[in-house]
Amino acid sequence: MYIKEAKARVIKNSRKERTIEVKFKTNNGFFICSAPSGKSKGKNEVIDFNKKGVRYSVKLANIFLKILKNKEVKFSSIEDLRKIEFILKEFEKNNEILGGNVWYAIEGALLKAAAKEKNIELYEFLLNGEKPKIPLPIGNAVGGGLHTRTHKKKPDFQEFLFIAKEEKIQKAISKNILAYFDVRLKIRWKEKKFFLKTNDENALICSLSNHEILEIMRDVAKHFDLRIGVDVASSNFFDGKNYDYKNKRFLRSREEQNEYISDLISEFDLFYVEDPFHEEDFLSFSSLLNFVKKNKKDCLIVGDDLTTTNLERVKKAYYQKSINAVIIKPNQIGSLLEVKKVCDFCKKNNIKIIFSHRSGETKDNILADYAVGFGADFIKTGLYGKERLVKLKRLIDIQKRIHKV
Ligand code: 2PG
Ligand code: MG
Repeated sequence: MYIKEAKARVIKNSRKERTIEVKFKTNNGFFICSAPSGKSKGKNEVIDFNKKGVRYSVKLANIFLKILKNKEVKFSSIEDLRKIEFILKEFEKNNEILGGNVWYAIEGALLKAAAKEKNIELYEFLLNGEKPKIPLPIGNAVGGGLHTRTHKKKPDFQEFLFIAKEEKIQKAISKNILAYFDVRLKIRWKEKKFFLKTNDENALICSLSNHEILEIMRDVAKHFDLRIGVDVASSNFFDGKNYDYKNKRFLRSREEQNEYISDLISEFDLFYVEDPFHEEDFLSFSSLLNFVKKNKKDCLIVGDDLTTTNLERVKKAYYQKSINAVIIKPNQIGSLLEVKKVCDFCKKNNIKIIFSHRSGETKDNILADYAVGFGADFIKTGLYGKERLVKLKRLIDIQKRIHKV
């Protein structure tokens, strides 16, 4: 394909923070991609933007993009990103760090253009002939932790999630959304003052404890035949020694945290537990996974801050038997080629793959194409708000295309 124009600009994400949008003009039209941003970031993620800020990163990105302007680029599979990544690395070596989010937007826009050049959809381009499957949606219904900045008393866990079972994506998504509204009603009965308040990911805000929310979620899930889960995001309240719970004041040691989480899995039949221990504690993850296996629980022990879409960390987690599922966020690592390596490793070793949004999202729907194109088992998003719905809608479109309905 021939790149006629390549530009970056600053846009705002759903949290009204600055982020980057990249636009290519090729012989086939315009192709745009923008990068989301995390709030509860793992400390092993690559840096998102140059430390001089987003504006500065965008300025650097525009200098970089000039290299690609008026060039013919051969792009027949994702592997062709290798050449681009080589130039990106050289540029960073000779200048300054662009940041993972800049890589994310450049690579995303290029891949969209490459798919169009072949006249196929992006997910088909990524699948490269492999059979597509639609990931099941995981939806964030109630939120606490770092994503709920406006309230002091809030649940300690970051996310309370519904996980649909339906194969028909439309039905799965609508069940998750109906459940979300049912939870909203039930929270309203308990606490009127929080009605209609939502956090960064449009999850419901309340001051209830983890336990109280899980009780509500369990009832609602039963009614809609859904599974439930949590993103504990525990690094955010680990003080170096203990887990410091604030909603109901409690200091839990590593062992007590293990016991607490195991009890919750049993009591609420949790299907999904993300980051139950801090991001360096591979061993506690292992003993929890062992508990799950020994007791034949159908529960995913998921690494996010633990693994940060980093092949070495995912391998370590696999060999130490710490996880049976992993979160994939492309901008945790910056390179889509690395994302592919992680996904290939997970598929080979039977680790479930969950593609995830970030708390500060844009209206780009590329996550849905990535989830299908890289063969994910699940996709985690919010349940409400245009930045989240646009991704779910794209999944519905993809399913329609696959089944030609
Ligand atoms: C997470 C994510 C997305 P953030 O912890 O799983 O929900 O949060 O994007 O803030 O890292
Ligand atoms: Mg997480």
